[in-house]
Amino acid sequence: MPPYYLTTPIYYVNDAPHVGTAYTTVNGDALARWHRLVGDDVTFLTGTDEHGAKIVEAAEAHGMSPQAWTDQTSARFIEAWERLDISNDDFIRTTEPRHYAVVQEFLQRIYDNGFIELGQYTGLYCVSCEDYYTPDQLVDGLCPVHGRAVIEMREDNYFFKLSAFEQPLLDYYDSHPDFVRPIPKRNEALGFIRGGLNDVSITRTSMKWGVPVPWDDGHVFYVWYDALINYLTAASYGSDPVRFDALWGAAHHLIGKDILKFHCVWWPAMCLAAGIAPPAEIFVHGYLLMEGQKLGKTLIQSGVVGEGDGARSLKITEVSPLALADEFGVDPLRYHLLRDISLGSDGDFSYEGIVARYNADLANNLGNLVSRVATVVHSKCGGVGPACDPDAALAGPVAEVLAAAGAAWDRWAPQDALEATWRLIGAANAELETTEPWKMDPGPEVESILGNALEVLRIVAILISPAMPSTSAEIWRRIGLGADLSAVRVPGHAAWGGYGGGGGVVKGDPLFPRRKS
Ligand code: ME8
Repeated sequence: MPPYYLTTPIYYVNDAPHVGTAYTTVNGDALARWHRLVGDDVTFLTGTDEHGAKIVEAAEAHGMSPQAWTDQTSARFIEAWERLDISNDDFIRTTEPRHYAVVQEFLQRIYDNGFIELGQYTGLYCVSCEDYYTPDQLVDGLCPVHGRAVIEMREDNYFFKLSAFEQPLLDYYDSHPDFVRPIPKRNEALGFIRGGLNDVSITRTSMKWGVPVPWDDGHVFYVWYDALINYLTAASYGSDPVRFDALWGAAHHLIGKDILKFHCVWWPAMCLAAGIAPPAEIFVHGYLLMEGQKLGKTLIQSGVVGEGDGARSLKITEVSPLALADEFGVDPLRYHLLRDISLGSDGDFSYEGIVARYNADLANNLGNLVSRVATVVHSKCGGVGPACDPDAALAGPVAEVLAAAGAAWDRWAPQDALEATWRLIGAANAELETTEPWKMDPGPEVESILGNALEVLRIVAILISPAMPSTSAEIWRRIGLGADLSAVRVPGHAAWGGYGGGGGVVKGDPLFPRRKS
């Protein structure tokens, strides 16, 4: 089984999980599940980024120590991801001893290789970004990202000689055309590099909440320099060379566009400086936007925002994915996050958008197909699923959809994979509407139609399993195949002809009752 190592960013624990961090994590999870389905040996990693001034500030605001605060907030991420059915194989916290050891070993290596030097730094620092700005980057004297005041920092720092990596990075990009995707994000990264790289300050003396610099106590590493290394820690860098070599050659980072510079410029340079290859691939997704979005009464009642009034515009960071899951169900939320916005582009997030997608695709299409097939199997075939016809006309669309969905997942396009799957659901519903088996007498003709519809449901259950794991298992159960799809692999098991019939088909409550608003 080829290894596939997939990572999400590790999220700051200054705040609770929000729908933006859920967006990345759900997309990563669906991709990880797809890779397991095709037989890859997947290691899917997520975690929390727990050092730095921002965390200390949040802890102080809550009257807690940084450690107590990070323990509490990190647990909220673990719980949230469990609730959203995230199938991560590991969860890394940057305050863990295993991470300290790797940060120190990796940065010591870069130091020994001559790419870290002592210098003095004076600059304007935004605590929220954990980053320095030049005066001309500020907007009205404030941080351009957070609109908050910056502080002047002056300290003795160790610097990473990023400037030495301008040409090596350009060469690396040149010889690895798929290193950063999609293309516009690759071009953005190249633009940064071509614009000239300055050395970066990578340690702090003004703060204690970080990983100590092994060659100079009194300094801790700057939070970004510790955070990026999480990807190595979880791959057993320095402790298990065989596992590390296997995973690192297959490392794929999924990130949001806000952290492109750190991942696509700094990180490959750090890897080169330490004498290891950069990760195999970085996919940069766009942002969920809620520009001017006013929340309806329902959303407030449902607790999507804990406080506030309906007239106020919300930020995406105020929307709780858990409240949305309570309101719509976990799978419908996952489906929305995967289906509505093309990964790689920005897209609008709205309550109305979730409802519209839910009604159109889940209630009217998939839910309807499942319930009408089960009902007619009960009225015409005594509740026992008939076998499908190996030569059915639907076999053609199935092969086409299978190929399209596979190609889409491979190019990080869950939206297209699901769109293709819904073409198949639409074709099966259309077939039933044309043939109207509910009007036929029991017999071979009705059995063939229903067997084919059940076969479509079997294949649909497989194809939606990365996106909606519980719904997939429930359809599998209802069409009489048991509840366990863990041994199912594509493309083999998803080829037309697998539904042998003879199992009991279960009539159940509507999978997705239609919603009014
Ligand atoms: O930057 N739309 O953590 P973070 C889509 N700790 N995705 C969004 C989003 C939005 N509106 N808002 C946030 C950090 N995200 C660092 C990362 S990695 C070594 C260290 C997602 O908590 C997106 O994935 O600020 C973005 O890159 C990430 O959350 C930033 O999370």
